[in-house]
Amino acid sequence: MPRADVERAKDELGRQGWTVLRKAAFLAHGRPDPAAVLRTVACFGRPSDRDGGCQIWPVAPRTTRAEATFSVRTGDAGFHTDAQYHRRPEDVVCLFVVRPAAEGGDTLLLTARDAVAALAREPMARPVLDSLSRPIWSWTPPEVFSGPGEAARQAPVPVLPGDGTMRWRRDNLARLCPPQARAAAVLESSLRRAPAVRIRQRPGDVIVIDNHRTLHARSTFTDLRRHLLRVRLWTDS
Ligand SMILES: O=C(O)CCC(=O)C(=O)O
Ligand SMILES: [Fe+2]
Repeated sequence: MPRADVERAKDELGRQGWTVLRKAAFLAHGRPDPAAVLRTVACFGRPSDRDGGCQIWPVAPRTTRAEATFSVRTGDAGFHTDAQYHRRPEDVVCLFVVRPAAEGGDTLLLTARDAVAALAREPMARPVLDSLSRPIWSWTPPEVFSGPGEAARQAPVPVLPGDGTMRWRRDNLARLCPPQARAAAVLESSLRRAPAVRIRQRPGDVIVIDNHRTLHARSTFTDLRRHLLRVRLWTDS
């Protein structure tokens, strides 16, 4: 990638919490070139291989089971941050679009700031914000990643620690007491109403997301040929 484009993308990622590279050169005759993928991500950080033991993880449907994790099934994915079940989630998530779904499968992006603003407009906002800011939340790793080493439970953390960051994923929350379940439901419904950015994917797109400051989601799809690659990154900041 030309240096000026890298600088522009990094600047936008810093200011806005996400950026999209169009027509990135990681496809050769429609097939992804892993070396080119790794060269692209190197502009933004160091790839993590912590979950699944590989740096480049395929996001391609193998099942329609609703309980399966997002990367292996069709259908929609609610707003979330990645690796929320780890003590320290990776800093950046990159989604490389190899082949978009024939219909749907769009990426939706929502900054933590806009998510909190949407939540603040809910009638029961105060107790919900209070609950989300307490260190009482934990998540279970998806079964595709839960090897023997993952059995240890995460120490509970806040969803909103108060520093502009957020960690969230509805479907694998662990141990919810009734007030927490209510708070989770209010947050989820406010996320559905919040003003998100919609990215219609094209082959060659790279969607680069600040995993602490921006939630991502995807609209529903059924096309079994949809194919993305996901790389999570550590940055030095
Ligand atoms: O399929 C997508 O567009 C995103 C998948 C995703 O967010 C994930 O696997 O964590
Ligand atoms: Fe994700």
